[in-house]
Amino acid sequence: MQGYVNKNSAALRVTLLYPASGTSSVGAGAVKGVDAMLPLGLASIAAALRDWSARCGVNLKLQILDMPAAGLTAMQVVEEIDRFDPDIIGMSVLTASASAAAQLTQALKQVKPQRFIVWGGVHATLAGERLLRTTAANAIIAGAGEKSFIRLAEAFLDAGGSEETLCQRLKDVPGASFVTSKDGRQKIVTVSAGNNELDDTLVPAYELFDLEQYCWHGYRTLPLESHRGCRGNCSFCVVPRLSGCEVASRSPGAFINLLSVCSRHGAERAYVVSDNFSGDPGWLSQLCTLVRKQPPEIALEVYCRADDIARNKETARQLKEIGVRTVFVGVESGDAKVLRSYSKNLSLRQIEHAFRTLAGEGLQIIGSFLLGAPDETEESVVASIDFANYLKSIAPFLLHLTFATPYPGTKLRQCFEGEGLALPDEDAPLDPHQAPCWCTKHLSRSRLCELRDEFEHKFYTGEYVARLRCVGVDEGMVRGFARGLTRP
Ligand code: B12
Ligand code: SF4
Repeated sequence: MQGYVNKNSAALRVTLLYPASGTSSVGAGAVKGVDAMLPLGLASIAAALRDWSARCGVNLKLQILDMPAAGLTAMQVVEEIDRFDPDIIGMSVLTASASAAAQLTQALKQVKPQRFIVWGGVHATLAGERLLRTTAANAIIAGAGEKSFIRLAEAFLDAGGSEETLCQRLKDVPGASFVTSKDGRQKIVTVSAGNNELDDTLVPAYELFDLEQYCWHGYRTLPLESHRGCRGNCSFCVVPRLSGCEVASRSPGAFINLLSVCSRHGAERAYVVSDNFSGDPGWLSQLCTLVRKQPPEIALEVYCRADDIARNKETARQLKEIGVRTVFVGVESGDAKVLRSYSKNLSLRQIEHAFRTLAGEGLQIIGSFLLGAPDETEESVVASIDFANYLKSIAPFLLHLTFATPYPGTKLRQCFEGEGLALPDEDAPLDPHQAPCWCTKHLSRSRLCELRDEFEHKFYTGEYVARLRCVGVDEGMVRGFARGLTRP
């Protein structure tokens, strides 16, 4: 543990930082500089810390920096943090932002080596203790951060400046990895992560952010969670490793209350970030019952699995009743063999059925396709293009097309490795919207990019974009997804 300073009082200054990614994309159909989404992980940790400080009489000062939303440069971040002079800096790191976060960590340490910097979030969870060797971070915390950050803050205060006590107390922080030294020898200690729970009483600290910064597809939008975790097992997805295979749910009542909180903060839309909103029919039915008594004043965007929608004919109607406006559905591939290779356990028939049912309720659909499975061929890409064009003829939808990305910790990465395909470094700033820096068994990097462009151009024809507008798809969505793609 590099020397740190503790002011040995019940006063604590904490900076929570969301670093910008090393790539230019900000996400699904987002318009850079226009679209930004509040980082919910940091809002949840901030809320937990604030509740704890009020309960325990700790004089907590919080600084929150959302680099991409505020358009801050690395130098500005370092200056802002210097001015605030925190005891602990917590960074929320995705694989896409890992290299930028490493550089920031280095820069912050250079100015003041005794700073305590902890990494959490998706990439910290996937990469774990390896990051202690490759970055200047003092500690890594895997999994959910609310309770862990409180334990970290307690450890920090209790240690009163003693490095030995801090190391001792860090062993109580769920998911923490850190370096200790004994008899001149260094050793990495890793604590197992805590449960994947969702606290009904915890309301994300939206008000600590500059809410004017956040606009999504033309609407003031705030994120919230209904569930955490996913029982799915898709080869390309990091979620089961991140939040576990057991699903924790917020109670339907607490969910409705959160929607009201979002509306009170001026949000017109609520973005439910949970991976499978319709996975529990009982939960959805209870929510419907409550909504009849207390209809939300806010439209929802949710993620659903096509098989859930196809299996239960009530689901699409219930989504409509709850106030859902947009449903994001993972189609992945129009080629049955490639689809199977993703282990999603989904059929093309179920996808078609789901699209018909959702469109029948007048719901906006975002259909997400992946390109570049290890076995992808020219023919399987053509099958995907044909399937997308067929689907849009029965249910107009917005195409979200990204590359199947071999993130560390996924089965997809193992698959690429098994085929002997060269892969990017585990901390490379991988963004599924950007040109891949790897190839598949049958397709080169440049061919993958050409096929992506061909797919998008064949899909977003001028006529189709006019049709999307005609059937009433939100203008902001049409612009975000089809930008620059329609041929004159
Ligand atoms: C909403 C979302 C977005 C939004 C908002 C992002 C934002 N500003 O937060 C948008 C659409 C903008 C977006 C964009 C991108 N996203 Co995104 N996104 C999500 C999604 C669906 C939910 C994230 C979320 O809010 N979860 C709920 C909160 C409460 O959980 P959390 O953020 O993980 O935080 C908890 C813990 O991780 C931890 N924690 C987090 N930070 C910290 C910090 C510290 C110090 C500690 C101790 C703990 C800690 O504690 C938190 C509370 O328990 C996830 C899927 C998922 N299930 O995670 C994908 C996901 C995170 N996105 C992903 C990707 C790839 C991207 C993009 C690179 C490309 C894209 N898909 O468009 C861009 C990059 C954007 C950027 N650099 O800012 C991948 C990341 C994969 C990886 N290995 O990094 C995910 C996992 C999707 C997936 N299945 O692959 N995304
Ligand atoms: S892609 Fe969706 S269904 Fe599959 S594991 Fe990830 S979150 Fe679950």
